[in-house]
Amino acid sequence: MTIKLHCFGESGHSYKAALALELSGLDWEPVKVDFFGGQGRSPEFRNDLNIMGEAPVMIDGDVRLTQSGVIQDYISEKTGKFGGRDAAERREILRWVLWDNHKLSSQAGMTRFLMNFLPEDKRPADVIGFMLGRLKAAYAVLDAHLAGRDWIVGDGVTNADLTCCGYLYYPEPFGFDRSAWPNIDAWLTRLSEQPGWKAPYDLMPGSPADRA
Ligand SMILES: N[C@@H](CCC(=O)N[C@@H](CS)C(=O)NCC(=O)O)C(=O)O
Repeated sequence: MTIKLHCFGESGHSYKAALALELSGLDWEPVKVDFFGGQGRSPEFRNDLNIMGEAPVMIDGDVRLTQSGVIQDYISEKTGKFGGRDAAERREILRWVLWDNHKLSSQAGMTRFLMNFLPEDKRPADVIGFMLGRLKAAYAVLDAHLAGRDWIVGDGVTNADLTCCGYLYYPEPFGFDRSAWPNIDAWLTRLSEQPGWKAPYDLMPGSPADRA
């Protein structure tokens, strides 16, 4: 049965799940969430898909999952891929998934939204400035960790990589300049060379061009 991922192109959190599905080789298809039309706030979405009002949502038969990290964990359970080789690696992957959800993807997603998707006259300069400072600290952590390593955990692609890259391939500005972070830059290139890799707007339906 084809796995369905409710997602949208602009969503880096969705990208984390979509990329894991695509690289795992599982049979899946995206279902577009009309986030900018308010679908995530609708009672139907909250009742039928996710009470948290968030994308992504994955449906695999009777299994309905939300939170990209949980979906990634499910994909690993199902395929044996990206989940680490032993308990120590699994803990280390979880550590990076939690860090990413708190310090990297959540802040990158919010900052990118404020800087690009809010109407220009509603963009809060002070908040954006604060977020850019927080993000710079997160990029520094990731760049330092990747010094001398190919992958965040162990010697191959894991969910640690698939979560931390969530927003880092997007073209819109949110204070991330790849050339300023050479270890992140090299790691993103390495990941993009994996067979089956696709950029967010090529993997999921919806892009800013739809609203231009
Ligand atoms: N930690 C969650 C974050 C999900 C999330 O915040 N998704 C955004 C779209 S990128 C959303 O649906 N936000 C709606 C809201 O915050 O109300 C995950 O990784 O799945």
